[in-house]
Amino acid sequence: MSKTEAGIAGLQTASLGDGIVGRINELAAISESPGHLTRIFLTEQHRAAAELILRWMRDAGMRAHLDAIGNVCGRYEGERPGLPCLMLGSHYDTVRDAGKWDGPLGLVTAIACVGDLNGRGKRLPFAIEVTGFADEEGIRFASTLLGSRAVAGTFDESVLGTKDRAGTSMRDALTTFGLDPEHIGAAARARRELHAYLELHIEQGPVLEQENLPVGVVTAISGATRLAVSMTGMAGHAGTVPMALRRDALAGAAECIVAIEEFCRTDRGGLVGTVGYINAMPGATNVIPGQVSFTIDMRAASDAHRKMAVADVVRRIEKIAKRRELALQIDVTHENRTVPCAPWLKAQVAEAIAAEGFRAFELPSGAGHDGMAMIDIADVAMVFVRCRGGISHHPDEYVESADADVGARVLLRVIENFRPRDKVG
Ligand code: HGY
Ligand code: MN
Ligand code: MN
Repeated sequence: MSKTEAGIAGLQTASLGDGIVGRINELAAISESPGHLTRIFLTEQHRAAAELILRWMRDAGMRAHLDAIGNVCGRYEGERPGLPCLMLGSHYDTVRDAGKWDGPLGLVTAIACVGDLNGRGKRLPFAIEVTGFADEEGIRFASTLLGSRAVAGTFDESVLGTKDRAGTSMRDALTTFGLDPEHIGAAARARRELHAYLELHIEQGPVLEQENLPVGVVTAISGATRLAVSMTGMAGHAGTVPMALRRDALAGAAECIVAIEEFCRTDRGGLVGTVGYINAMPGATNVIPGQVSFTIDMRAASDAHRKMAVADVVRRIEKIAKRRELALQIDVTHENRTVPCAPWLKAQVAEAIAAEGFRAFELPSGAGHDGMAMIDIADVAMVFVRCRGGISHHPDEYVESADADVGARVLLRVIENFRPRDKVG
């Protein structure tokens, strides 16, 4: 990039941070409840957010459409039509009671970068595509990365039968949303269409803040295993069944949850285990719970360590269930391998960070991201942006406008200086 262009880019991107914060706030207003941010796959909030993002994409000079699974897809042509693209993006669904930056920051920043190029009439020797993935968190139907798996052509049709907590199947939810469940394959892209996939995302951890850096280069995205556990004992009268005769499913689940926490806390391999959801039936004060279902999310620094740990935790749960005479059902609802970021692409992120005057610091991602699916059709890399206190999946999640601005300038530099793999020495 010439000095003048850098000057222009620097000048124009100086305003990117403020514009990004404004759009993050606008998108955050689209929620199933005014009191907190929750935007779930295939809901009217999904639809409203998609319409807003598609408008932003078109305003930025992109052709934009909703794809077969509800992703929002924008394309900014290169020097001539039909060139392979550098795909940017992130997800625009949220967890329950979410922060407003997890997902949207990457999407809004990518659109802002394309808008900046478009404003300068700049075309590159490759196209740029921005994809907003419709379901990365997997809140409604337990399995995650549904949007990016559809783009990668790895969407597993067997999940169409899974039901949400209201008993609606994904198939029916797609149909109600106006999409054809038999047509999801149309979202799939071919490896030859992409040079790479590059995602900007908040760190969701405290490391960049400890390093006093606004941005970082991601080395790998940690894999994860999610389990659904069901324990069945015997419901009964809270006042008449002696303790020794009970088969209390909730007490059994509680013993399992403490055992999981203890096992992960004393582990030496960076293991983390979370029980994020539990439901006890029949759920009355004066009835011994006869049935309990809960989820487990397990992650570790390596796939081998995580898989060994999951097997160990399952054995512990089985022992507790046996001793308490509880019937047990454990299903793996989601299994994602650890995904390395491509060195040739990481180097270009590091170059851009250094050009913006910062130390290019490398760190792994404990959180999962859409790159875990996109790796099946393209090399992936990520730019992390500092978030205050490392807080995420919480309404206090927060990014300073100045850090959002640095993230945008870094992403724009990577884009404008991007060399596809076959052009890299
Ligand atoms: O759960 C995760 O790691 C991501 O936020 N979906
Ligand atoms: Mn998340
Ligand atoms: Mn995310």
